Amino acid sequence: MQLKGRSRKQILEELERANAKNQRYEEGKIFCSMCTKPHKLAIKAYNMFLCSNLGDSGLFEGSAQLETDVINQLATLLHGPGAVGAIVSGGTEANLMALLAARNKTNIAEPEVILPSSVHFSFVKICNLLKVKPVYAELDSNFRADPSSVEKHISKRTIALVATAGTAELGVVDPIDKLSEIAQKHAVYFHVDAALGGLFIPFLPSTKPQFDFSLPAVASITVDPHKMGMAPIPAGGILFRGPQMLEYLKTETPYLTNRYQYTLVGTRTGASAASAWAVLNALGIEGFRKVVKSCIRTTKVLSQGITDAGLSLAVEPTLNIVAFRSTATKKLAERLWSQGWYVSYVPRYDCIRMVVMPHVKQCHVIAFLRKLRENL
Ligand code: 0PR
Repeated sequence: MQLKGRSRKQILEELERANAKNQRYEEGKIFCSMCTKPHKLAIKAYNMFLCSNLGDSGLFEGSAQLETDVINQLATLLHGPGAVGAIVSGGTEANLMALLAARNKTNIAEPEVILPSSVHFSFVKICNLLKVKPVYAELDSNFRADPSSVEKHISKRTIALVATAGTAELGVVDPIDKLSEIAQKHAVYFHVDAALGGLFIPFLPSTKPQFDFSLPAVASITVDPHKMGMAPIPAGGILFRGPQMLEYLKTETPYLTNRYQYTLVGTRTGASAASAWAVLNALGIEGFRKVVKSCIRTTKVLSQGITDAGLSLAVEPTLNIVAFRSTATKKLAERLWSQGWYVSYVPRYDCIRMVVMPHVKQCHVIAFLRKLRENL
């Protein structure tokens, strides 16, 4: 830090220079991100609520109301009318809260959690933090959790089962209905990570895989406004079927305006809730259906173009993720990246993964396919 402050002009120029080094969603070259350009009203809402703190919600009742309203709207969407929860920093924190509650609910000495091997890496961090042993279940030939493998791993030490609705690497949806039956049969806590799929699957035009509170064993769901919810970062969402689970997350805050906090983070911005609220209300169900329809159409153009180029898909896309291979996939990913086409290489499946978020338009996919063919 310098002794004397610098001029506003200098500051802004330097910020502009830094900002110019950032990639921009609207240029249509970011295919490796589950975040997207925020909705215009979300940015406006974010700015309006920038100074509010949900960690002391008695001072910021308006923000607290918006958070409750977002949770209620998500709860209705996910068929859990009595669900409660919070807008948190992202999927990692949401998953952490679910497993913390599940662990605190039990009194098991050496707790274990059963994770299909396709779960997001946030669970590695969470197991490390909570000192819960991850027990990995196998996948079927379509990279979905294999229910028989999950069931085989249940033991007296199991504190929870986890399933994913829209895996980070391939975008597949686990057989959550079958896993719900297993969780119910063994009376095990069942958490669904729908960080991506939670605001995608409900808006699919037909055949929606079941993944939410309509399944009786589903106890909690992660659903992130900063992914398909088109809210600015940070905006994750955690929903619990009912208020009982919050008891396992409760901390007394003796001198604040609210007596208890249930989130891990103390001081947290009301801007996230306000911006998520703005998008849910600006788009409504019809608006989200349009966004999802467009993502699916673009995903189809991309996957068709990839197979037309003679490459093979790792799996038929379920949501808005396309994964494919060439004869030298990693090299191809590196070449594309060096040419400014931002795709991810996934070592586990030796594939290139592309996420078709709302900022990815058909013209971007067509330009990408041209580049792809040039690189083959
Ligand atoms: N669960 C699932 C299924 C996810 O896909 C993710 C993140 C998380 C949990 C964790 O969420 P947070 O990152 O919000 O804590 N999915 C993306 C991924 O790992 C996150 C991401 C987004 C990465 C934008 C890069 C990027 O540019 O791919």
